[in-house]
Amino acid sequence: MSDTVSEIVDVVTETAPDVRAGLTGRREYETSENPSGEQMLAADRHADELLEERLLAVDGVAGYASEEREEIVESGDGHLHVACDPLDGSSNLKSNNVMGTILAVYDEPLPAPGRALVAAGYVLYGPITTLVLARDDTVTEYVIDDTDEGVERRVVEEDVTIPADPVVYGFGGRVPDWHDDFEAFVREIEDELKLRYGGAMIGDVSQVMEYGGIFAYPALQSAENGKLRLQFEGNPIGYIVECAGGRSSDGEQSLLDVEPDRLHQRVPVHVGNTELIERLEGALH
Ligand code: AHM
Ligand code: MG
Repeated sequence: MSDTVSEIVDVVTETAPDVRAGLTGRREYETSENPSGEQMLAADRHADELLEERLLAVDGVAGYASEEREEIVESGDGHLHVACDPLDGSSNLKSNNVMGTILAVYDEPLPAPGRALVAAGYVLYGPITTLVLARDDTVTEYVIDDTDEGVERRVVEEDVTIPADPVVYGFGGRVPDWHDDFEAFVREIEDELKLRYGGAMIGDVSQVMEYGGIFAYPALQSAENGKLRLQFEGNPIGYIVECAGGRSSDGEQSLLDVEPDRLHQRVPVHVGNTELIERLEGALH
């Protein structure tokens, strides 16, 4: 791992307990919206500001972009471009359910294709705090502990791969808003797998990583590109799942092959076991 990537991962590790500790008392909505027109919580802004300040302080980081801000913050030098979803699934904060922080490290200026990723990962704020990190074609799971001696990152699984026999599925969007071909695919899948849907992509993808299966936030009749954003969500999750032996798709091709046209663009996201994603691509016309 390059020194800069290691430093970026260290910063995200060290920031995770601060993001987590900052959730209490930040459950109210702000008056402004994010660039995707969604309501922001004080917790979204807090996580975004912590990550911006600390990641831009890393030598080698050329810029910081996030779901919560319109423009990229440039540092003036550096060769790596960091994109974050500071608090994925933050609408789960009100009901005290799972959320995450998504990290994407690109070696091209943003917006960049997923093929330009050199590392991607996510912190999961579940009953325990974990980090799942993909780089050099390997996925590692760590536990993050906030101890008296400082923040520790401990490997729990060296080489995470998606189990061959899929068990779970989770699909976003309202069912009447799905396209007919996607709905027909779901009717087959729900006969084979069991439903796990928690309203935070990171939590739902973590179910797929652990048990095998498929997660999607598909194209909707009311939103052809679905809800999730390519730079901050689709690319990093596609990269992690593909490094773990699975596949990602926008419905036709790997998410990593989608040509980006703007920073906050949305993309239909489907990730999981290879044969399920191939079936899905065959089912969508
Ligand atoms: P966020 O990053 O603003 O929290 O939005 C993304 C989240 C995903 O984590 C999740 O898959 C999706 O939105 C859930 O959307 P919905 O609440 O419409 O089911
Ligand atoms: Mg998100």
